[in-house]
Amino acid sequence: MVGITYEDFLDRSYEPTADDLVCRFYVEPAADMDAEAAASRVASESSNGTWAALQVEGSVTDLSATAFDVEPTSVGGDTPGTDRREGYDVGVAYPMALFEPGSMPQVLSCIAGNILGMKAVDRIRLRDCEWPEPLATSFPGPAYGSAVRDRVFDAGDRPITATVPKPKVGLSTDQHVEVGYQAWTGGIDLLKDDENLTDQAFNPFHDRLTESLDARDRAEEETGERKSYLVNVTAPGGEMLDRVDAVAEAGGEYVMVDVVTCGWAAVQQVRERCDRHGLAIHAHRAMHAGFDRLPDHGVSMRVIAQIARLCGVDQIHTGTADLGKLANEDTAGINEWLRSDLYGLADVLPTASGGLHPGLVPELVDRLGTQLCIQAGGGIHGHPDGTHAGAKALRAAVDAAAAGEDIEAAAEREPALATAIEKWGTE
Ligand code: CAP
Ligand code: MG
Repeated sequence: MVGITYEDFLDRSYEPTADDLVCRFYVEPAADMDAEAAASRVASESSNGTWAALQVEGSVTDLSATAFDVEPTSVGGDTPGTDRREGYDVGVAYPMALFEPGSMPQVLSCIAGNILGMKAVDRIRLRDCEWPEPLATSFPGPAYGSAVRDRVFDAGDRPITATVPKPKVGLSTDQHVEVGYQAWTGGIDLLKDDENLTDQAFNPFHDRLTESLDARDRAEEETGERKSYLVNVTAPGGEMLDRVDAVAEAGGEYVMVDVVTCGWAAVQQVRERCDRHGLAIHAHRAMHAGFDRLPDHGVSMRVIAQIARLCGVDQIHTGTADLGKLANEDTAGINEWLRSDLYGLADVLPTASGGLHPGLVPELVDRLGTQLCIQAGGGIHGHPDGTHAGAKALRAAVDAAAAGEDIEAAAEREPALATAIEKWGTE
């Protein structure tokens, strides 16, 4: 008989192998627990241990994780709404054999599962992962990644641009399509559905899809530029796959999926189905803040972005480097990870969105560079002269930033940009 106890999951002299998945956690032990005891419980519960010391008959494959690093650290206090908290940085190494290759739900049930609710810790956050090659390459990664820019558009080195009609929901199909047409002809590359617009009676999916793509064709003819549509296919199960097929049939290039609300198994299915048709995937991330907003608990956006890349999205929202309306976690660092080498898997094109307007573009490009999709909803449709002018203003701001030109100089040439700056300023 072999006894497996919590202590068996801690080894400070352990050196992770090249095939281990290494996870970095922020941990605050419960009041009655020291840091090492809490760390070993994290490794135990997320691999093959439980609260009781086990007596196991015969030999079992050793799939135990090892907590190998426990160092004091602190988080928070640097952004509004967060307190400075003291805890521990805990490194845990997981043997590759613990995982089912290519199954994101299974991986997450280990490393971001029960441990998030353990009484042994007051707070715990999965902050970062180092993915070993056999696990990373068991996933497809993006079909195109940032190469989608050149595949779909002829945008040179400038950021590509997107807009989401506002109000979010309520526009009829005709109204929605007209807003898209005005934005495309004003200079925007991508029309995007809002996350809570899918297939409602006031704007049914299939009508919106075909009519928007007709309008796209007209906008392409009028402008001589390539245009595309991020249509929201998010739906339960097989219906989502049917919508992917419909996009391909109608001549689309992209689908948009709300990746957290629909779940990673669904994203993996969509990736497979898109492959049949050569479609790219734009990932919206509504609900991510439920996991990543508080720096002392949950799962970081950095890890969510890693998961999305492995599952194979081509574009994902990663925030605005704090320039917009939403709280952001280290956008620049996440974008850098999305571009980093990962055993030959394609990169991901980040999308900056949420409260952006033309005047913020120079600072945004300064902080995040030009390998970007810049999305503005209110910052286009709220323009005093309407959507078309708002689109012209954003495009002029993006062209200027990409060319290293001053925004004020660009505003002298483009009155719509001057009006936008007058309304919203440049910060
Ligand atoms: C932006 C947006 C996006 C958010 C998502 C919205 O509209 O369409 O859903 O940007 O956040 O509804 O707020 P505005 P994130 O341009 O009008 O703000 O990109 O951080 O995931
Ligand atoms: Mg939205």
